[in-house]
Amino acid sequence: MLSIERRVGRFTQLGLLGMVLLLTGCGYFQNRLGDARRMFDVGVTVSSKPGFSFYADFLDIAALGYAHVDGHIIGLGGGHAGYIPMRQRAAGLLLWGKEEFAFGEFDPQDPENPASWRVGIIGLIGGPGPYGEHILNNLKVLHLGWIGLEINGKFAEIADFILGWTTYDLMGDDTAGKAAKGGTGPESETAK
Ligand SMILES: [Ca+2]
Repeated sequence: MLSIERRVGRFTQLGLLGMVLLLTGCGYFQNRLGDARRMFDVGVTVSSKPGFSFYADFLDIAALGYAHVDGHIIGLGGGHAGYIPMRQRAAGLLLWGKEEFAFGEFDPQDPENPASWRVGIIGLIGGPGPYGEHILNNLKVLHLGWIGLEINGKFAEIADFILGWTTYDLMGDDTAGKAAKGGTGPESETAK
């Protein structure tokens, strides 16, 4: 028979082990959910001022059209869900294109925020190329006046989501649980 002290000690150890497993699991699934939300930008776009977008980007290799809209997306954008501030700036001449797409975290007063990047084979050679979640995007936007549609399959993020189940973080965007291990937490996301 175990003494009461030893039983209490065992219960405490089991309780602590359970808490560690629970917290680790929470971080794991938070990161999988975050990865899942970054795979697509999709929704209805709306703007209070008239804008125009008729633009497509094929995996950063070729881009064609024009986009200039400041508004919101109702749907999923940049890993956020809901009614999200959105900016579309793009011009594509097939083998060369310049893009500036943003959701949520950008300065609406600064037309150069976020910094633009180049796409298309010639654009990629000249650089700067797309970074972070903008890598290997397959994007289509249409916005006429005050309303439009956006759909964007983000293939680097899709690969990150699939590999994420093995805990491999291809895009370096798994922030949940990092603060407790001495990581930089959300700061690492804004620093990208
Ligand atoms: Ca990830």
